[in-house]
Amino acid sequence: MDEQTTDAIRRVHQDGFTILEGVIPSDRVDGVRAAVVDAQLRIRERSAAEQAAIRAKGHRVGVEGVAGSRGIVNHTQAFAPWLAESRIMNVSHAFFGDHVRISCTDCVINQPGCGRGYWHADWPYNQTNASHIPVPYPDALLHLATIWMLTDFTPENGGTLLVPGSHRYEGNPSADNMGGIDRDAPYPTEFHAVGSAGSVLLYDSRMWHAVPPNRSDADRVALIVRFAPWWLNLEPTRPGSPEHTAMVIETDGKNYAQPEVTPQAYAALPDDVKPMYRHWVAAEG
Ligand SMILES: O=C(O)CCC(=O)C(=O)O
Repeated sequence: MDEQTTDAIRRVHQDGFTILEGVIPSDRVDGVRAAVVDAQLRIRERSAAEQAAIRAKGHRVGVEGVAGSRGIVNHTQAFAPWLAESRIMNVSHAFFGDHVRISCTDCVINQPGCGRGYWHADWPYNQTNASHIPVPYPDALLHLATIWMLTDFTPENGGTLLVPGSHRYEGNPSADNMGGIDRDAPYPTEFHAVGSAGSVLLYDSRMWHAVPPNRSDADRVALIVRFAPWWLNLEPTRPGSPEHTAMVIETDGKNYAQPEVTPQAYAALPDDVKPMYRHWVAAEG
């Protein structure tokens, strides 16, 4: 195994995260960002309506001033040539073995003045999701999250807020068992994940993290891509599946959800990326 992969694995084990620089080459990242922003603008209204509907049920979702869209891979594949980048694949395979699957391809645009989000871990550890592993959880990494920096991430524009080492705790502030930690307040050891456009923050989904405020005068643009082992049941995140209906619709809950990949989008993916989406392709017609 090469030195960079060994280092990345050690960091994810020990610190809960690592930052991989230059995943998207610097001379290509502007084009990728333009394609993602353009796709997001085309679907923005529907996303805002979805979020409003979940808030109307009394659930906490999203942050004011953050425009997000689920399943952006259906609307642009501009970033797809780098989804199977060797460092990301090496780390995913080291934790999960072969047959890694992509479980999420969203985008987020944090606009100037956007607020701070609450401390949470990602699905299936986020306790506010209708489908989640209840706390206290065993010490197991089940899902890897990545945040792709399509603009530079800085403390000013809001590099993702992290609590290093928090991935080994038995819970996170989205649960009520964390000894009264205020999920909306700054945490003493928090820090911003920063990097230049084209870098990827890769973290254990248990990691406590929060949407940062954007105090700059420009959008902070990112992709959220998650990698799951073949044995993690993703069905509760598939709208229309029996599990999603039982656990989310019938409980009036909120969940992390991911639209199926259209056959047209799937056909446009590079050959080395297709196997990671194959489980989520919608039926033809
Ligand atoms: O936008 C960010 O930096 C954090 C996003 C986040 O909290 C998440 O993907 O769960």
